[in-house]
Amino acid sequence: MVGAFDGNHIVLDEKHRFETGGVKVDQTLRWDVNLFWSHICQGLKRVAAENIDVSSVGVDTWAVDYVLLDAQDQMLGLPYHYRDQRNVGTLAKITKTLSRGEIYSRTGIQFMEINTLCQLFAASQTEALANAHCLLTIPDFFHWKLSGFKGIEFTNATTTQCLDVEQRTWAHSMLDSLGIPNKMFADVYEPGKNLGRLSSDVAEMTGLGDVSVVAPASHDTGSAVAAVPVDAKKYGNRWGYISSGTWSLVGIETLQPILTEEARAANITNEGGVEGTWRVLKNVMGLWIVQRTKQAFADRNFDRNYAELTQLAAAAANDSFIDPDHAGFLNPANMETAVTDFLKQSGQRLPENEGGLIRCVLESLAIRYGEVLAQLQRLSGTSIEVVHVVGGGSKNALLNQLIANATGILVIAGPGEATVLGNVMVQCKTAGGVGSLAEMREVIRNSSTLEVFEPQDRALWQQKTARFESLLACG
Ligand code: LRH
Repeated sequence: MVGAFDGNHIVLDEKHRFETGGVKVDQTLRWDVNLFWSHICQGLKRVAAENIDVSSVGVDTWAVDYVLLDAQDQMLGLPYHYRDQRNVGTLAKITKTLSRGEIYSRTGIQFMEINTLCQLFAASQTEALANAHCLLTIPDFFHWKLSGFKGIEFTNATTTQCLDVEQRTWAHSMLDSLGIPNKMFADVYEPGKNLGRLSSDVAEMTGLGDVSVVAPASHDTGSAVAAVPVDAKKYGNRWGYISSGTWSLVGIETLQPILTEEARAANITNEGGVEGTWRVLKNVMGLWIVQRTKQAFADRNFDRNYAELTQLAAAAANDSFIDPDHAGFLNPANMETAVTDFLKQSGQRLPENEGGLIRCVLESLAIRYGEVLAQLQRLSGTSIEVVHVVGGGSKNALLNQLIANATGILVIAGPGEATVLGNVMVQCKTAGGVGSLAEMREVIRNSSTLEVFEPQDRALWQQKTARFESLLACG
């Protein structure tokens, strides 16, 4: 993606897009980062071929996963995908040594077995970890490939559950007590840092020439939340967000992490943000459930695109609910079966058709978001007057309306490309083009088409929420 900024508006231009699904290596699930790198280079070559005058390049990706390098900077195998089964059962083992309270007060991070902490624990006796000289998160692996700079950008570092939230450095003693090797963690640095120039071989191979590599919030959610087009003059801190994509990150922005016992019990996460902010949020399983259900439908020859599935869902009735965060939805062989199994096991009516099943998932997500926002309001003492839905999922008007209905809060949807916008605006700030987070958000607000959804049918949605809560205790 190329972002062009004229001082007031930012315009995006997509140059290359590729899928980032996992690959099977023996019985494990990995990321083919070599393939991703060749796609990144393809995109950069295209930019160079069009003679675009590029000021800087920066990378963001999903969180928690990492690459290990040996003493000769060779990759120690393809990195594991966080949905790999090696993580299953790790939390129970970890908490035999350290209590949840001890880990939470140190890291402030939601307990999930996808976290780097659990992944490293699962790998702690492996040869790869014994031989590792450097650990880089996925975006910083690409920053290293681009510039030769090795470090781990702060917003993504927080998601590992290995960082000391107060000190902003690795929690070495905690990792030691869990038997996790940790000398190989690269140093933490702040978003917006200029990492240097494109290394000469990349500059030559892509044709881009002398360009800076500037790290954004390299955690995609960090970039997306930096791009929430909130009008702070109107709403102050009375706003929430849903970064809606494969995952739904439902949260608020604060100036301090919330590390109370209530926050721990609610399994709320504190992820580091740009400009001294914190993303106090909860990971909800998100549209992954719809993505995999779509695939399961296609596998039995009911092949429909997202718009068609959403249309079918809009026309369907529903009074059944799933707990979107149930472990069975993390990586089932068949998502349709996982959803219907969940409904059977909880004694609920099965959807009549495909549209009904998608509607069940979307309504469950919307109600779950409402629960999380209510928890966050209680924990922070703020009252949320508007929820900004950003990311690819914000293009789903049905889901946006369901969110407004379920939460009873005004929804403002867009931009769909929030992550890219946040990434580019942080680079613009480093270049001196904008001065503050509020300014970045103003530029994004002025550059985006936003859609507003007012809550409707509140009485019905209160009944649905009560039913959801009586059936499922999501926590
Ligand atoms: C969203 C995301 C999320 C993480 C998950 C692994 O893409 O970065 O914030 O928890 O991926």
